[in-house]
Amino acid sequence: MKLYDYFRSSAAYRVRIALNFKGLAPERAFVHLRRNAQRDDDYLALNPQGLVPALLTDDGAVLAQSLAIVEYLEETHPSPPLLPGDAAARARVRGIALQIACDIHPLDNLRVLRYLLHTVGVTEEQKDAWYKYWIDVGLEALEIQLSRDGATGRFCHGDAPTLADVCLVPQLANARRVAMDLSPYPTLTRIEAACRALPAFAAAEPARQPDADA
Ligand SMILES: N[C@@H](CCC(=O)N[C@@H](CS)C(=O)NCC(=O)O)C(=O)O
Repeated sequence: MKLYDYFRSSAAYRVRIALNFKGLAPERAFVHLRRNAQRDDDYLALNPQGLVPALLTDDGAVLAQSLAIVEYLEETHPSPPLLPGDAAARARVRGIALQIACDIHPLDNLRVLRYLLHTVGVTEEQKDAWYKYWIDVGLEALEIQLSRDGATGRFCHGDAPTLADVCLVPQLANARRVAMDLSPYPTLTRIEAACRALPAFAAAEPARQPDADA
C-alpha cells in the first residue's frame, strides 16, 4: 500500500492513526499542500478531488476520503477493531466521526480559507475568526453530547479507541495549532490525552512525520 500524505493534513492524520492501530506501515508519498502539490497533474490523475489523503491499495485501487479509507482498513484488517460490534454503537461512533469530518473540518479546509482570503477578500483576522468559530460550534455540541452520554468512557465510545477518536484527536490538533482555548471542552481533552498516550496515536502526530515543516 502507499499513503499519499501531508503531515499537517488532519484527514491524513486520521488514516495514519488507523494504519498504526492496525500495525500497517505502507509506503508514503508526501503531497505538499501549502505549495499546492494537490493540484499537480500527477496527483489529480490519482485523486481528481485534489485532496489528501489517498491510499493506493495492494490491489492497485486508489481510495480517497479518509473515512472510506479507514472503513476499508477496518474491513480488510478487522483486528484490532475501530468499530464496535453492536449496530447502534457503530452508528453512535460513526455519528461522532461524521460530526467532525463533515460538519467541522470542511469549513476550515485550506481551499475554503484561500477562497475567503483571495476571492471574498476577508482579512487574516477575519479568516482566523472563521476558523476558530466553526471549530467552537462543533466542539461545543460534541462536549455536551459526550459528557452526558453514559456510552462515553475512557474514549469517545467505551474504553477502547474507535473511529470517533481517530477523528477527534486530529481535529483538536488543528484547534491547538491556532492556540484555541480548549478549557470549555474537558471531556474532549480528557479523551484526547488518553488517545495520545497510545503509541498508534502518538506516532501519527504531525510533528513526528518525515515531511514535518517541509
Ligand atoms: N473529506 C475528505 C477531506 C480531505 C481534505 O479536505 N484534505 C485536506 C487536508 S486535511 C486537503 O487536501 N486540502 C487541500 C486544499 O484544500 O486544497 C477526507 O476526509 O479525506
